[in-house]
Amino acid sequence: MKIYLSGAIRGGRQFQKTYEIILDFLKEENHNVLTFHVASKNVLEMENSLREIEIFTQDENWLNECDCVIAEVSVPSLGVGYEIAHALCVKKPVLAIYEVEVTPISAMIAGNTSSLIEVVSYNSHSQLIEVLRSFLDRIMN
Ligand code: 6IA
Repeated sequence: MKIYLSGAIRGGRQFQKTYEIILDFLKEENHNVLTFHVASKNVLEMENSLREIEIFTQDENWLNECDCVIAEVSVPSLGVGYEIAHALCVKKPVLAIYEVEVTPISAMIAGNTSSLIEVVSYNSHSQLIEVLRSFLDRIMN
């Protein structure tokens, strides 16, 4: 499947290692992750190579063409919130996941009533993988 991985960039890179774990798992399962740069250690340094309008246009095209969105929402991010809203508008299934210890996530995500979004917390590496696996199993079947 074509997967749009969404995670904070300018919002803060505290969860970069988690994005990497998610990306590695999705690649191992042979999915095509359109936004692999989200997990890159150097994404902020690489940012100057693209103009903001190019980033926006490319990401919007990817959101329109993906099969689903996996958003790690532990770090509040305007971009991630925007991407979730866009994905729901174009009827894509969204998994929003967050580390259970983080301060309460936005009510616009936690309280979202769309049938297309699942909001799930995890408290360990193995639980994170389990949550990803069960979401993917559900939307592929
Ligand atoms: O507001 P934030 O920067 O935290 O928003 C993060 C979200 O916006 C991510 O899920 C990305 O999909 C998207 N995003 C933000 N900056 C970029 C970006 N910069 N490239 C692609 N998507 C982005 C340039 C990086 C580069 C490797 C040239």
